Amino acid sequence: MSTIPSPGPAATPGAAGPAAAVPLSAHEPDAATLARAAEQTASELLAPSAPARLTDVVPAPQRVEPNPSEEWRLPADAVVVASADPAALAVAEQLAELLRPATGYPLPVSDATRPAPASGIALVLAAEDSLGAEGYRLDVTRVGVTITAPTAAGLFHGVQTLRQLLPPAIESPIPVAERWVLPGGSIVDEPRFPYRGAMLDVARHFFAVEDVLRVVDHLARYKLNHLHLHLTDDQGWRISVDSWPRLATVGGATEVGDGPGGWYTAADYRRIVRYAAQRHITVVPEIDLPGHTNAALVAYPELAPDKVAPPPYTGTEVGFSYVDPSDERTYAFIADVLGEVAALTPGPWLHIGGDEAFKVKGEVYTGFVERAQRIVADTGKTVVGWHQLAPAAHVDGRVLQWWGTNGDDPTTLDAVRRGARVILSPGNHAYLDMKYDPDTPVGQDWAGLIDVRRAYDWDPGSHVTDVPEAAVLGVEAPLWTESVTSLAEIEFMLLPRLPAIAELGWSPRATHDWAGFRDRLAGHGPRWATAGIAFHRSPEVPWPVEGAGSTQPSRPQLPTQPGPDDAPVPSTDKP
Ligand code: TNX
Repeated sequence: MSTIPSPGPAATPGAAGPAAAVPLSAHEPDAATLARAAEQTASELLAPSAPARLTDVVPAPQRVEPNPSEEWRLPADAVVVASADPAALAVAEQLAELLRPATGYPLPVSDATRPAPASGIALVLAAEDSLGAEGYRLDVTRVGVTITAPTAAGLFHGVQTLRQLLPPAIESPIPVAERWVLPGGSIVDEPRFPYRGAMLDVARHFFAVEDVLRVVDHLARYKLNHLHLHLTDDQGWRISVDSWPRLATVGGATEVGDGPGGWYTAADYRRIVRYAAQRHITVVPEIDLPGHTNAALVAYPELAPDKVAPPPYTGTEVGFSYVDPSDERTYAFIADVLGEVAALTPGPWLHIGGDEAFKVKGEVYTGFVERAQRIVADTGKTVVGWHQLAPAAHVDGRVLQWWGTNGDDPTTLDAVRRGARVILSPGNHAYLDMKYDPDTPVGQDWAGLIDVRRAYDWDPGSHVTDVPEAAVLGVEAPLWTESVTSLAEIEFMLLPRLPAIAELGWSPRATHDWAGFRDRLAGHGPRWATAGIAFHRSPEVPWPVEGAGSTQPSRPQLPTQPGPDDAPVPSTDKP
């Protein structure tokens, strides 16, 4: 891989933009000329690199039919043409933005009544009942590429597949000389489960909006469609609420350790929601109740059982705090907060936590949850909560997020029999805050060590005894952040396990095969490395040997993390 000179911002990592937007003086070549030069350099200098295989996609598609007699090379003058529909055109523009930095090609976007691949890549919005709400079809022939889908979400997922069919160098933020070849054949694809998510705990440590947007990018790559934000906990309250302003200004001023904390304004939150929506990802906000509320009690002592403000909490224990379930002001508070958060959230879900409220027991707990569930229903949203909500009465649509470590759970099963659906986040498979191995510099181990195989080898459709697949809405990988303090550490914990959970949510069970997954996943190492992402080089995965082949990037620096001796992470005892 060699870089070609470019005068534009695309030459600066992190400032990648369309080459066509570069201001040019009269003496400098224009973007199209540079692109053609790059193309020529690539064909003259590079040995033909083996194209990615159509069967290498993660998550595994439903149906793949390679056609080895065809392949297509993206030319410098390629055009992205989409159906004349604003949502389809938006996906076309996103595709062009993905491809411009590494190729240096201008890749103009245009619309057509019947988009055809003759000039490059065609995105066709077309009613095809067989593809469902998120499915797509992708065809690569020697003429070009066509992605067909009944929805913009389907087109977007098809674009993520297309991206993986190009060489890893496509992830470069600066132009590289490469033969941009795609393997021929067809893919027909749609997800197994409608809910595929990841959770980011922004309460234990606060993360800037930009960091959250990068996490959204990772979700999008692997066709996840929900981002659950754990917005409140003992250590910090992270969303401003107009009717209770001290929640953010006082409750948001702390985090684990002695960091400054922080919170999202309504505008910040809307920005996250909008950015996610543009990537067909729904934000699920969580306000954790009645426990995990120390930060709220610091801000408003009248919510505390003894009406005395507790000291701010910056440790990592759980289960000690709760809002007063016997005080009407608590329910006024909940109605105000959930009402404002619901109004800021276009998605259908409101998550009310419910976990580890160790001091609110029995009927007091279920009574509290039942009122909170009704308050959610009054906002027009559907309630989601951790599976501790199970004993409370059913309300329409209710979803329990199951984080157990033992699939025999009669209480959750009973709630399912009363109509609840479940999202599967088994602590010992899907918890991305668990360490990979004893040497992982961040993370916990109360649910065990989780390397890639453990994250991958379970079946959401049959994991909780007697809960039928029909009651499973999907899967979610939570990242708790007691010990995770930076975007680099987030990415290190996400990759490579996030694609494993994504595959469980998307791919038909018939494709489940550890050996095959391990090999497909291996091809993503060079992609992350090219994008500058430090991921966990799991010994379970046969990552390509560095330096072999023209597109192998160098190994990224691992995030600078405190060693386990510098920053002991208290291990909490969990069920
Ligand atoms: C359990 S999972 C928790 C969180 C912790 C996490 C650490 C759940 C609903 N509660 O409060 O952050 O373990 O792994």
